[in-house]
Amino acid sequence: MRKTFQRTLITSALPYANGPVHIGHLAGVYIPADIYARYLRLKGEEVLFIGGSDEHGVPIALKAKTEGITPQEIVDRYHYIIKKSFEEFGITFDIYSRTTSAIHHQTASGFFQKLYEKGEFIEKTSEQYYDEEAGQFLADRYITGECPHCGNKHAYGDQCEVCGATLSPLDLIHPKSAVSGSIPVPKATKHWYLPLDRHEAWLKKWILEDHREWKSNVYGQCKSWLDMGLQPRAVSRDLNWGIPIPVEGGEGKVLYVWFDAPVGYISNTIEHSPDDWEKWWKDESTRLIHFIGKDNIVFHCIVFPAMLKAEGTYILPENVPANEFLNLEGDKISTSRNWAVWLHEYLEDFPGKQDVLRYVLTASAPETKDNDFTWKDFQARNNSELVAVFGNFVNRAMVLVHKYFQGRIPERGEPDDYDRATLNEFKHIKRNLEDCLNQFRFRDALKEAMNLARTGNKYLADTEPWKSVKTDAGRTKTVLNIAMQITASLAIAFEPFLPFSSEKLKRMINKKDLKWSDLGSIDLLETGLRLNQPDLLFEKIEDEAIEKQIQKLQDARKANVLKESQAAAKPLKACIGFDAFEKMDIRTGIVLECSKVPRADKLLQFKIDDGLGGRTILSGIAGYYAPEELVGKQVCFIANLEPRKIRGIESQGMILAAENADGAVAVIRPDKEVSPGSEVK
Ligand code: B3M
Ligand code: ZN
Repeated sequence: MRKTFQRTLITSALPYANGPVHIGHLAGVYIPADIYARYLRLKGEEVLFIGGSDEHGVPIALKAKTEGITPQEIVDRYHYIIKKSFEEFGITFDIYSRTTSAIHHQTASGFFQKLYEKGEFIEKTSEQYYDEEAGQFLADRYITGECPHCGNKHAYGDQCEVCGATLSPLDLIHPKSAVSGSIPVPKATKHWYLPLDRHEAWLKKWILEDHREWKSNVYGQCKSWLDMGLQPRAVSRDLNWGIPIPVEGGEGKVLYVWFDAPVGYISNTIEHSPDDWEKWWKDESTRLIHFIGKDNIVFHCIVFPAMLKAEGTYILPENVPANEFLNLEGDKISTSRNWAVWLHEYLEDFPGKQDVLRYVLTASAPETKDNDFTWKDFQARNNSELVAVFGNFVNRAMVLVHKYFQGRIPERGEPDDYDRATLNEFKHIKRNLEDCLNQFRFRDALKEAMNLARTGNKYLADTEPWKSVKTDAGRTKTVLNIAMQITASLAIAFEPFLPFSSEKLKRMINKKDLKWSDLGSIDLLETGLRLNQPDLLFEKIEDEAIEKQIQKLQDARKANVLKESQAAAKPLKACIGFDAFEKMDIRTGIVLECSKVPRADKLLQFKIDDGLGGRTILSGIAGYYAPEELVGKQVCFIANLEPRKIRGIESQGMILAAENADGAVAVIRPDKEVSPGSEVK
């Protein structure tokens, strides 16, 4: 049975306040959430749209440390930059608050306390690495060391990026603290865990049976988590930045950032509506929708619902329409590598063009799979869709009404067959748009709206009112009346997507109060209504402006290579004697076979003709060579390196390769053919 709802609570992921926001954030989360909120409001529904900054967590604490300022100063800096960007792009939050607010501290702390008192946590003491020099426990990512599986010297406490193994910090050989550089020591510490295993049964039913309608990327991720079986998750951390644990034994510990952040949605609701916030969170007739990116799925579909259920008085989300990731010019968006289009910079270069970016990011939104933003596509969509279709149609219709009828809506006579066919298409626009929007298919919805403009364009081109005006005034009036009714509907259809242009268009047609229910009506503009002067909705973007953006990215890429080569310019190692060198037995060989090692992204397995009967060597260069590229080629290898097991395979030596500053790898080989087993000295 379908539930009926009376109101919708829309939340959008709280961005970390440790950097400005970029197009990836906008495309993945905030534009879809805003489209949805605007759509429901236009329909006259009761909506609350919640946003805010996520201001706790280890990365913020560490950034503050590196910059030598307090975490509060970091979040103060970025909170306001982020908030302003959202305002400038027309994201219509009802509230945009922050998790350092007093009301949030109180709410999150109370939430923890209640679960604690209800016995919803388990307590566990375990050994974790402690940095004695910095006086703090270390988060997994901030410990590096040697991977026990492949020998990579720069593995992280949670993962080795060379062989792909999942690690725990205690597995690392020669661990080192990324905070102080000192050697951390294991130390016992107590933490509170949310036993997700206790929630597994109802979560399985709730998601896998009752919410089959969730987007397939979301459903699929949940299913794989649930199939693997849920484990207890720590909800506290040893850290001095965050919300203090409010129970006995909690001194020096704070709530895990992923425990406090989603409660931020509740705190911000309380801040917005102190007197009736509960109707948004505790009334079954409220529909709760979380807009997030794919890396947040488990927290919003499994962990937060388990927290809400454990608390006992809250509703659960009705849908979590998470998006995948947006790439930029073929590469992953990266803050640290400055590979991004920052919203505040975009507006400096394209002032007033918020809607163009909103349009392009919606048209290429990563709704079902990762997608790519390119500046060429941005230009093409602006010039051949916004300008050539939507803008062109509206402008032609407006100009003709001004030219022939002094800017007043002409009277519509009896439509002919062709008019009727056009109006017939027009009739379905509302239903088609709603079908898409209700299912969070915003790209398709936008296409529908653009198709309406296409219909209008074609209608004018086919009916040619500039010709009929000389012979048949009545016919011209009918055609332009219909064209203007379509224009009015375009102002409604595009409003959730392109709010600034829609506003402008409504001013031009002298209609402020158009509602969603008006969409598709042919009587929106009454005969005789005086139109304002037309103004172009969009303008062409020239090659020059696009080249400037591409150049900017190329500069960022160059700066990265330079930075990395400087970082990679390692000081020379200490001198060694000739005898130390002589201990190494370096030989040449020929690659007989080469294949990928299953389940290890980076590893290649070689069979080498070494002139000594053959041997197997593993090497972490799969990212740079396809196996078949190397077969038949000469290589150099260390022949007397102690054999080592990697992924269960014995590697008998090491192939020599040079590593470029940007990490690219090239195998070293003799520059003339030599026989396998030749010594290198
Ligand atoms: N700040 C992670 C992120 O920005 C996190 C979201 C919190 S939502 C409650 O991806
Ligand atoms: Zn490894």
